[in-house]
Amino acid sequence: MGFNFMTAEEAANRIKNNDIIGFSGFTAAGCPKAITSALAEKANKEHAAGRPFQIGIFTGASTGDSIDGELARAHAVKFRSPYQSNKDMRNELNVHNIQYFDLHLSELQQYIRYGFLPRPNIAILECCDVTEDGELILTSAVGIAPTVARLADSIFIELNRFHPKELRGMHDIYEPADPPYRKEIPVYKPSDRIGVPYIKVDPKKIVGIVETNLPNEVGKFTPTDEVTERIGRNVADFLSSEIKAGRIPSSFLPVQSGVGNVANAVLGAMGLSKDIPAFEVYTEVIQDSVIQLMKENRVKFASGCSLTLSDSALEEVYGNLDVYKEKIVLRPQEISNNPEIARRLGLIAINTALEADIFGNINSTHVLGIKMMNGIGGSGDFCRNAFLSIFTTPSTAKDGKISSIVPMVSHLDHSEHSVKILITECGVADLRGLSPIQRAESIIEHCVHPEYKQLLYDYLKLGVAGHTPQHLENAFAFHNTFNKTGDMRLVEW
Ligand code: 0RQ
Repeated sequence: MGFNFMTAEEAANRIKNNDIIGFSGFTAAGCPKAITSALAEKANKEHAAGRPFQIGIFTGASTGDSIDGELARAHAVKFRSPYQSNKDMRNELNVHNIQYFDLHLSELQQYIRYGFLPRPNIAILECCDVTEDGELILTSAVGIAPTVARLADSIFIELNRFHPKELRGMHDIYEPADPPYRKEIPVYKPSDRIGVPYIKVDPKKIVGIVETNLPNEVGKFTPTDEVTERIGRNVADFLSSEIKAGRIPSSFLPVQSGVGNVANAVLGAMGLSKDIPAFEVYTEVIQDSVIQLMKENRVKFASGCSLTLSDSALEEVYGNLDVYKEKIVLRPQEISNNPEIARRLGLIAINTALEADIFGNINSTHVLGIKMMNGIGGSGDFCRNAFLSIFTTPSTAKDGKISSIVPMVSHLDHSEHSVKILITECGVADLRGLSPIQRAESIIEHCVHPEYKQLLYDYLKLGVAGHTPQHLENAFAFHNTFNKTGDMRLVEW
């Protein structure tokens, strides 16, 4: 059968008010770009003509500006799930113009299948190849694409020539059965392939193909600084001491590492450590540092959901695809982030906190307890189920005016029961086996910035009663002081 090639505008014109769209991609990697830009333009025109036009959006994780930025600015989004990191989207959802449902990334595909969330009637997928019999080869990410492609009534494809057709073979597409028929997911090591390299759909569902040649909209990486480098070194030193103590096998365990500068610095420091052997990665986002460490033979294999790479790192991978197809597998997020697999493989999970409290609870999402930053992403999938769950954070934010470590977190994402190790540039608090008061002493002593240490020791003296000696009247005094004065250091008990 011949496919219906069309322009992005023609595709956008077929999308109606209240449609629910599932997108391919994970981070800015692998996301559609052309149809969404055209959709934002259509929304602007419809609104100017006094007609309503809004869609619901499911993605893998964050996206490029052509989805979250353009559609938020055009007021074209009714609801959004599961994760975002775009300034304009963030502004809209923090004033409730967009309803945002933030959930563990591994759960989205099954939530849609179970009917907990509305079924997307349209899928828009970025592909590097499509065959006549409906085999779709995705580009640099997988995300939720297999599920939305199967469940949607209509599929639009952005056939993006920027990505080589030879990517075929890098993806491993597998959808588990739903309970009561689910079996074990047979990934026993990061390199195991359990599915097929394509998404198979009924070609009749492909209503339009838009040809493009557009790079990923991956943002620039800020170089590491003294603080992130010290955090990285503290993580690497801690892990080598765990090997020496015999608590991590000498062959090491697969590593999951979050996104951003701290995560890049941590992997960089692990690569430099002579005590840590070459290791494997089982994570969601494969960043530049992984490719660099592969070149240095410090990372042996990486399983992920996306190649979120700078232009030069992506060029390195695409220029040597035969080599990298042996070393990288891209999976749907319900497999890359799967709790069963995280527990089985014994992952060392390293994620970044926005805020931690002295008892070991973590806030990953809400600035000062109220404003959504990005979302929980995959941090909960990994944190709860890892062999060792580490959270890192700079000890302060906003030039020292905010302490990242407070008496009580202003929003809770990961509880004291899941968080095992807290690491800042100041040091390491190993919380395993410690009572709340012991945890507080360890965190204040090893992780808190010197300017906040005494304040937190004094706080600890206020709460004299109970197993966890919080002092409820003062538990949010750091936050209240910041809101009143702009500086947590001015707190008075
Ligand atoms: O503000 O942007 O105005 O400069 O928060 O902080 O230190 O640059 O850290 O970019 O690594 O983000 C937790 C948000 C950290 C991220 C979070 C301010 C600070 C700065 C960003 P500016 P940094 P990062 C895999 C795992 C959840 C999802 C997850 C995240 C900005 O890591 O979204 O883990 N994690 N996914 O100044 C007020 C505080 C603050 C603060 C920092 N205590 N109070 N503001 N900031 N601490 C990835 C996926 O799931 C895809």
